[in-house]
Amino acid sequence: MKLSPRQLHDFDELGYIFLPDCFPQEAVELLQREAVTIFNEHREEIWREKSGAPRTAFACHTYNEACALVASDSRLVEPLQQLFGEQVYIHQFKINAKAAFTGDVWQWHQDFPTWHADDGMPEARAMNIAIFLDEVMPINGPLMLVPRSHKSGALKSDHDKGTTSYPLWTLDNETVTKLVEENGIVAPTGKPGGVLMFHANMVHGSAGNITPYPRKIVYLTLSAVSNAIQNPTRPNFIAHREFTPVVSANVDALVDYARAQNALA
Ligand SMILES: O=C(O)CCC(=O)C(=O)O
Repeated sequence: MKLSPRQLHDFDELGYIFLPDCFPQEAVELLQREAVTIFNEHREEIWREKSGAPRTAFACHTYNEACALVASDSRLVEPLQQLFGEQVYIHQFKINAKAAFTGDVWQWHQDFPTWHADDGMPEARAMNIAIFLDEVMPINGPLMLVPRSHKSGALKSDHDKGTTSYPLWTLDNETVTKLVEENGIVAPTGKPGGVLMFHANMVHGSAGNITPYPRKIVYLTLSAVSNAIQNPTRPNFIAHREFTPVVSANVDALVDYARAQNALA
C-alpha cells in the first residue's frame, strides 16, 4: 500500500496520518483474541500497572504468529519504505493495554529523544505506527498529538521514571504549553482497525483511563535500515538488535491466518 500525494503532504505538514478502517474486522478480531492470550502470560516482557493490570506487552511479535504478521503487514511496511526511501527493520513492537479503570498516563514526549539517548539511534528516520485494537474514544485515554510539533526537531527532555511506563525522555510543561498554544491538540479516535502513523519528533502523550472501556493499541516501530541503533542500553525486547529488512507480507496474510485458526477451533 502506497501513501497518496495528499497523505504525504499531510504527513509533512501535520506530522501524522490517520487511516480509519485500515484492517478488516476478521484481522482485528484475531488480534483482540491474541492480545488477551498474551496479556494472560507472565513473562518479563509484560509490564503491569500498580493494580496488576497489564500495561505493555513488549516484543510479542517474537512469540505470537498473529503479531508477527502485523509486524510485516504491507499496509504498514510499504508506507514507511516510501517515506524513508529505503528498507526498514523492526526497532520495537508492543501492545499498550491502557486497561479499564487503571490504565495510567503516558507523559508528554517525543519518541526520537528516547531512541537516541537510550538506544543510540542516529537520526529521526524511524516512526511509530499505532493499530487500534479497541475503539479509541475521547474518554478512554486516546493518544493526543500536537500537530506540526515534529517541525521543532528533537526538543530538550528529561529522563523520567515517574509512571509504570518504561522510562521515557519527557517534555516540561512550558515546552508543551508553547507548542499547544500554536498548534492545539488532536486525539484521533475511531473503531478497532484504525491506524495512526506519526513522526518520531511528534509531541504526544495520553491521559489515564478511568472508564470501563479498555483502549488496547498495538505499536509497531519501524526504522530505516541505514539508521540502525548503535549503543543500546535497554533490553533487547525493548530495543531490538536485529536489523534485517522486513519482507512485506501480503495484505491477505492476517485474514488467511485468522481463517485457518478459526477452522482449527
Ligand atoms: O499508548 C499510549 O497512549 C502512548 C504510548 C507511547 O507514546 C509510547 O509508548 O511511546
